[in-house]
Amino acid sequence: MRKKTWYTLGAAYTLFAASPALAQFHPIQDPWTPRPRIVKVTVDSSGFVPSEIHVKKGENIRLVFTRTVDHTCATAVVIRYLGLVRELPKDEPVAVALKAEESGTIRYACPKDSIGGTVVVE
Ligand SMILES: [Cu+2]
Repeated sequence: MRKKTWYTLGAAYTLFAASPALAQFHPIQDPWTPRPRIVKVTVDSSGFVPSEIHVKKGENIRLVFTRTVDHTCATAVVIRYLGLVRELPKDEPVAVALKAEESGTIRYACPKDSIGGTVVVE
């Protein structure tokens, strides 16, 4: 095969390999489904900011956590509602999809649950 073909195949494979990561941020969906609302949450020296987020029942949310400080116990985020733990590498946004089917509260917190915040579903 010609060199150009190999480059194309290489590029296609790279896209294919990266697709789960890309899908986190750009899910393929039909144009009638509203895009999830992005809610940015920063982990800084004061904790999770904001520490309270209001969403509507059934609303598609994408929480994007970014840790911006070295000294914090929140080097990961735990969301028990989703049964999920995600590492939070410094300055790297980490997206978590969330759809709350019932009204109530959903906690997001550090692994020891000493700092965190609440998603209020209404
Ligand atoms: Cu903690």
